Amino acid sequence: AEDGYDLWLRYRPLAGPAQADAAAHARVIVAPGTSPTIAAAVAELERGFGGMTGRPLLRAALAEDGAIVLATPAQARGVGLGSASIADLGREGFWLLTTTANGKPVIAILANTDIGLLYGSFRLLELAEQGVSLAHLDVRSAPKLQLRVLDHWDNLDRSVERGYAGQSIWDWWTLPDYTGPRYTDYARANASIGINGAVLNNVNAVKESLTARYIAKTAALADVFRPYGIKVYLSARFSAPIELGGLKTADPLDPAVKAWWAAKADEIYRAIPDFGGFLVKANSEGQPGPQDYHRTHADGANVLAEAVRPHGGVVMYRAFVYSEHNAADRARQAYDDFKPLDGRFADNVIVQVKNGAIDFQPREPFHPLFGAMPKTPLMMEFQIAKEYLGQATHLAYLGPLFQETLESDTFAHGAGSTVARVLEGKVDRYRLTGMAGVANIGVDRDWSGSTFNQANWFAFGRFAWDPDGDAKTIGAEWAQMTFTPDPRFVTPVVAMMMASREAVVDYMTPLGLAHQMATGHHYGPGPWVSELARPEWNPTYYARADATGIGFDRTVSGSDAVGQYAPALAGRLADPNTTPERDLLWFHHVAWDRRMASGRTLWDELVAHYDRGVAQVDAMQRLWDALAPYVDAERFAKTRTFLGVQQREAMWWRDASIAWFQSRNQLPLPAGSPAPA
Ligand code: GCW
Repeated sequence: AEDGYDLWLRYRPLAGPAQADAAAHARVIVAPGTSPTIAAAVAELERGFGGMTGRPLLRAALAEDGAIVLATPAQARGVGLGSASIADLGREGFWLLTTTANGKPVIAILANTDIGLLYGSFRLLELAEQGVSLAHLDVRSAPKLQLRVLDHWDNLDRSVERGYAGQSIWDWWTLPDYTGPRYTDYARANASIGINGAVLNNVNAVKESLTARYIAKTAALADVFRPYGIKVYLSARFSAPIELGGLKTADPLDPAVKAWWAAKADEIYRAIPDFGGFLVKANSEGQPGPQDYHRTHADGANVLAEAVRPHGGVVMYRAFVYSEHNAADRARQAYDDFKPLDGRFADNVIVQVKNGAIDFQPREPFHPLFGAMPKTPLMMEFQIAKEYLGQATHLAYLGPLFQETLESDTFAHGAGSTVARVLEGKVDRYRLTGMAGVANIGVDRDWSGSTFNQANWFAFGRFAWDPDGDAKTIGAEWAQMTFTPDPRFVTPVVAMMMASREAVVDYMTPLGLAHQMATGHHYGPGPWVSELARPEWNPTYYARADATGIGFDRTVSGSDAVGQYAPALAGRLADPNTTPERDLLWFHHVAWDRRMASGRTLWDELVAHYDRGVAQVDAMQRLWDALAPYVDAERFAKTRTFLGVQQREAMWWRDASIAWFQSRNQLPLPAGSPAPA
């Protein structure tokens, strides 16, 4: 049965002509390398082409007709390939080329390292799965970011913070002894999309992760992942020197604290020589941190950075900080705390910034720190897990969200200073680059809680490889591999995916609204909630709806968070008339009767968006029903059921939100709205 376990690496038999094409080009494997990484690449090619063509692949020492040849430049001549110039592909890039070797037609996979050859092997398999002919390949590809990392918010008891796909896949009880096939399958899936790091434990970290017992368990996972080019990282609890080390303080400038971290790093690297480093959440949501000792975040990051530097490790230090002391506008705090520290971080620190200044909402303007830290490398943190977008059940393809953020122009050094270019280190020269995604993975058979949530894991990998990527192309590749390359399926399903995230924005938080979710679990509407102790946890804090208007004034008359953007952009965002309507209520408190571009009043426009969101989900249901002939029964039925849940809940969101805002403004529903009066 199709339970989704195989993700996009299904390798089912190809349709007639595609199968003949693949069979002709994938008869034999020639791979002079002998590393575990080459073994993994060969095993994958055997499994993949074996499945797709129905014929086992043979091994050969020399190129022959229909060979797939895996070679580094040093190996190329020996297997009959000419010399290849691929220095520009770096350590992880690859070149797929249909060519000849020893006069025989072959597909060459060329790369400077074995990891590059593995990535190239996966890409070749993906092209075949997508139904692309292998007759004229010429694909050169290299990642634009160095650190392409999944952040697991997995606790040691196997619960997953904001996880909606079952328990953690890390079975800490049976580690380090038992490392079952699921860990390898996890590594295969990640390597197939170029992910090269995994932070195993929750950023809300506990001290136990750094004990000898857990270091041994982490080392066992690192051993499984290593052939696939994946490094392990750990979230570090800032107060561990006290809790594990028995010290009186965790003050980052205290010599005993420095020595403790250095010794801890040495201990970890003895077990895991290629350990990636630490991820740190400090002084945020009650976590300990350097500010407890009146030190800065730079001091906090640097003590850990010093500890891992001799081993080549890095520290990913999160800028997701907010506290009750800065409640006037939570959106301001990261910038206020970090901007003055630019240039004060050690050279192996990279600051990890969420895509927006609040928290993984269905839509947020890009975080004002991007472009504002010329001397400090910044990496992106996206959330794949959809904490605020309907979690496992609602279908929301995040490709458009990722792309929208990445192509946003920071205007840091004039027009064209996009967030993607900031991350790539092209706006300011960054020595470290990266992107992290909060994983949506658990022990569910389909890994991600729903088939379509798998697309978000896939899209994250693709965007981490190339932040200038295209969500629609990526969505199509995923759909082709996950279901079928048949365009009668792919074209409509990609259209559905591309519209799905905007539908969520429309029925949850249109026109720049944010954080209207019910408190705690963040599932379902709660715009009326106002009684929580910390003001910035209340939905009413964000929408600020009253009798006259709605929205959060972030201009000079309000919190002036607008002033955190580059002047060219800030000038536009300061004026509601030049602010994109999709972000209007994020930046401005405006009157209910304000005229919108459509000619409608703001209130009527708001209601129209809620209605549009519901209508879009209706359309998704109809579209999916028509695709039954192309999908296996099990995955079809699960998606269909979930769309039913989403349809019901989109109406719940619309009706609850409209009713609440009506209780503020006393306005009637616009004529023709299908929402219940
Ligand atoms: O969005 C909030 C989540 C918390 C999470 C926090 C963070 C790990 O609701 O569950 O804690 O963000 O990113 O640190």
